[in-house]
Amino acid sequence: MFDAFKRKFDATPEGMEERVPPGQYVTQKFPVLHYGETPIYKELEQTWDLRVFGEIEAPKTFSYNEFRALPTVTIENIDIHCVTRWSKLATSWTGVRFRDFLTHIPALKPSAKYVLAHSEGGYTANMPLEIMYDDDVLLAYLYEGEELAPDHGFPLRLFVPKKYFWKSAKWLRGIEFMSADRLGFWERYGYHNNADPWQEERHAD
Ligand SMILES: Nc1nc2c(c(=O)[nH]1)N[C@H]1C(S)=C(S)[C@@H](COP(=O)(O)O)O[C@H]1N2
Ligand SMILES: [Mo]
Repeated sequence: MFDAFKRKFDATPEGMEERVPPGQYVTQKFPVLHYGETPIYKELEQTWDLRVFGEIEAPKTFSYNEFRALPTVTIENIDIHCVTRWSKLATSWTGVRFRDFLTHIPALKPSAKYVLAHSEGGYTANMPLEIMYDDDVLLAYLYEGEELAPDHGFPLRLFVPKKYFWKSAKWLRGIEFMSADRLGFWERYGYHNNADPWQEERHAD
């Protein structure tokens, strides 16, 4: 059934077969996928900031320069999986590890159990707070050592590689901590709330 579709894709590199989740195909390209228009930022210090709010002792807003002054990590050899069935293996990303970011903001309230990522233009993605403590969850701004392209989320995107890529919200502007789960953009349209590529959690029902 997916044969025609599969032909568009690249061969899986030798030895990497076990890194491709069920129903996924490997691409060497970096497809662009989003709903709506790509925001183009100029004068970032005037037009962009990142706001953390919700179940936190006090809200906090980072200007672009404040955010870029935070310590970063680079993670390598990380695979990403889109629910539309492309996977891209062995990518590298640089940014602020989410777990470390929490040390630069006011304390979370004990009631904080979920996160809603807010993007420019209104896109959202939700996830449990506990998955955000993984080593590979970043507020990412370099891809393969270079500034993110506008289509891939410049100047900042969330990066949650263990979930289907729709959770990795591009053009990130806000992080809301919540006591109860609230569905994000695709989750409301019937995508699976948990989005684990290894369980093929594509659609809810
Ligand atoms: N702000 C925003 N982020 C988004 C989306 C979107 O529509 N808006 N689409 C998601 C989906 S469905 C995917 S597969 C990835 C695609 O990221 P890419 O275009 O960098 O490959 O971005 C995710 N992040
Ligand atoms: Mo996607």
